Amino acid sequence: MVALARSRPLPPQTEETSAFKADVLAGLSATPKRVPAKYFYDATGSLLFERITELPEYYPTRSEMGILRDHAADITKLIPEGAALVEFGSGSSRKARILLAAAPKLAAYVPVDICGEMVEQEAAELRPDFPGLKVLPLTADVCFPFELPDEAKNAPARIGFFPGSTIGNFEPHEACAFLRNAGRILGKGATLIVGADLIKPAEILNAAYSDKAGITAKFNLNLLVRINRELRGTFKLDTFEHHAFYNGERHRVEMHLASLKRQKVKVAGETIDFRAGETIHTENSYKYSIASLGALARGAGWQPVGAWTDERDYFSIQAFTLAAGPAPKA
Ligand code: AVI
Repeated sequence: MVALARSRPLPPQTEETSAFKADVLAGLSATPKRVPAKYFYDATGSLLFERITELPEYYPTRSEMGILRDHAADITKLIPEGAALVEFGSGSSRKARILLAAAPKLAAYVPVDICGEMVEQEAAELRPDFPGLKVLPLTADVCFPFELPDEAKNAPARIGFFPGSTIGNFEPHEACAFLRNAGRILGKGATLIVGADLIKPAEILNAAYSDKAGITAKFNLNLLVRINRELRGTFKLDTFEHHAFYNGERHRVEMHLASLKRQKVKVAGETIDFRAGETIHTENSYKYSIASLGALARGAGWQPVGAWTDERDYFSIQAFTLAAGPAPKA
């Protein structure tokens, strides 16, 4: 088994696969063990996440779409004539479509995503539906500085859009850094519209991340499938179990993969030891209140100007404007 694994060559090394290898090996050598959540999203992981958004227990996507639909007229009051909408991590642009339809005064839409192929394809699909709008796709990692296209830079205002509660998958200091970076990219007079999941009773959160159909478990375990495929891993999937629970002290849902027994696993030629019950921490999904996200945003130079929630107060759309003066330093 081990000899077979050793003779199996690694797939061709790109910058992406070597970062994956370095992060996985560093994370699995750390105590407690961890792997960054961004590695969930290979082709299978992205499809599984789409299925999660349709699960009866997973309320965030439905709640956010509902808020955007119900309050679009109010939210788009924040958008001046001729402004550019810049979506951070646009994916399918499904949520932006609601704002675009409610704000014909928008002159440009800049979907930004790390996946260039997807962002170009979504842009091509949007153009016929919004013929008066300049759709200017951009391939970039939204956590780092990038230049906006001239049409957006020269627009009378820029409106950032960061839906999906992706902000919750950042550690609070990373969320603060993201907000500061977004402020620098969008510039003076900008507005930022953020979707954030709200703090709520543990049983609702636990159900949302441990669904009965086991799709979230598959999504979590797919990380091991990816490590096996891309890094010559020898993880046996039936010896690991999906764990998800709300950590009320830290206001976050934690996802882990727990080893059901004492075992050794090989990854890219390295041996990783697991104790029985030891876990790999694979994701945090932070939950906010209107006040706690507001405080975080203020620390990054943003002023809260509006917040909308669904009728159950499960999810929020929160809006901020850039406070005058340079963004505070990290
Ligand atoms: C993408 N992100 C906002 C999801 C969340 O709820 O934190 C990822 C997810 N993990 C498990 N289920 C969904």
